[in-house]
Amino acid sequence: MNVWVSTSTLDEIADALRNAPDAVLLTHEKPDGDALGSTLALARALTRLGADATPVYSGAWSARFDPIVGATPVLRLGETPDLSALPDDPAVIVIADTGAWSQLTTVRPWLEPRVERAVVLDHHLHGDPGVAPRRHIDTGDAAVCQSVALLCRRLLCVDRIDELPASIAEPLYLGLATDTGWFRHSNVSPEALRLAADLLDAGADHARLYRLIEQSESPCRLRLIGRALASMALIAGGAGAVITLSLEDVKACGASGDDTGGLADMPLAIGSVRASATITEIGARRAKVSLRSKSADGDEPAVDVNRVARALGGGGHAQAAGARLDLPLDEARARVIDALEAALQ
Ligand SMILES: [Mn+2]
Repeated sequence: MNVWVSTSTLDEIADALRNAPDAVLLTHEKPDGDALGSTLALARALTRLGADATPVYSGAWSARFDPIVGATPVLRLGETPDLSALPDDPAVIVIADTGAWSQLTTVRPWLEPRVERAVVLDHHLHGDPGVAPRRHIDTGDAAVCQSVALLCRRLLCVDRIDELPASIAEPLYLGLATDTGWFRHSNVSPEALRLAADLLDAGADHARLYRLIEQSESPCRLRLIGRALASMALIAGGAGAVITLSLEDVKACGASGDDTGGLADMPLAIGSVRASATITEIGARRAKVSLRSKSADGDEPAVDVNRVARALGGGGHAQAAGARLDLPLDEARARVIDALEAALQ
């Protein structure tokens, strides 16, 4: 039985938020565009209602998000997180774009005694029900920003998405665009595209967001991509591809750990490759793997990389998932290759 299902409607969650004088908005560690966009949009909507809303971000932060946050007050928990900076007694806690303890490690000691006030908004296939009693989960959403857009519409009592303020439409568009790979991935749906159009009508600036997110790389980052591609090995007769990046690679390029993301889709550019794994060393005995697969092609089903990730102790979506392994890089690589080869049988 799947326990990761909704327990609340968006109307019920909107009612709970409308009556809250203050709220803390959490999301997964190392926020991506959807994590940032959903929490920022919600914070701005709640602020308009007169509430005191604080988005809280932990793990690595991408400086390219700074112009998108602008003057909106957010709390960033840095390298040595100080949980006493979090409000002691918020009326409600919203957790967006995850519901897994494994992605909430930094804030867990603060959240755990307060879970009764927590609400999860998510679109992933799995999570921990203990994180929040009230949950709205729509695994059909391309981005959690899709449900958050509907929630913002209810909170601000506007009839249509294109009537949302531009300052709320913009972060929602960011989440939708980045979680769909700028409208290229198989999660693109008519609903997602209609929402995107409405958000553009509301004033989201596509060109600005694309430039900020996709055209702001450092030269080090492109050198690192070169190294990553040079490391690529084909497995399972060319149906799988594995990229490995060591801390040494990162150093040699003058790059930082923040530069290692976003490589996982690249091997899918190869015709024969159906699924890929990108393994990044993040510590002496710690590695991260990002898994991706292509959509179904005729009779050939998509490789369910969520299952591969689950076998490695992680999870995610059917075509984009990940895990962390407490192993040296070479052992992590061997385990990932075994798991991916099994899925490609
Ligand atoms: Mn997401």
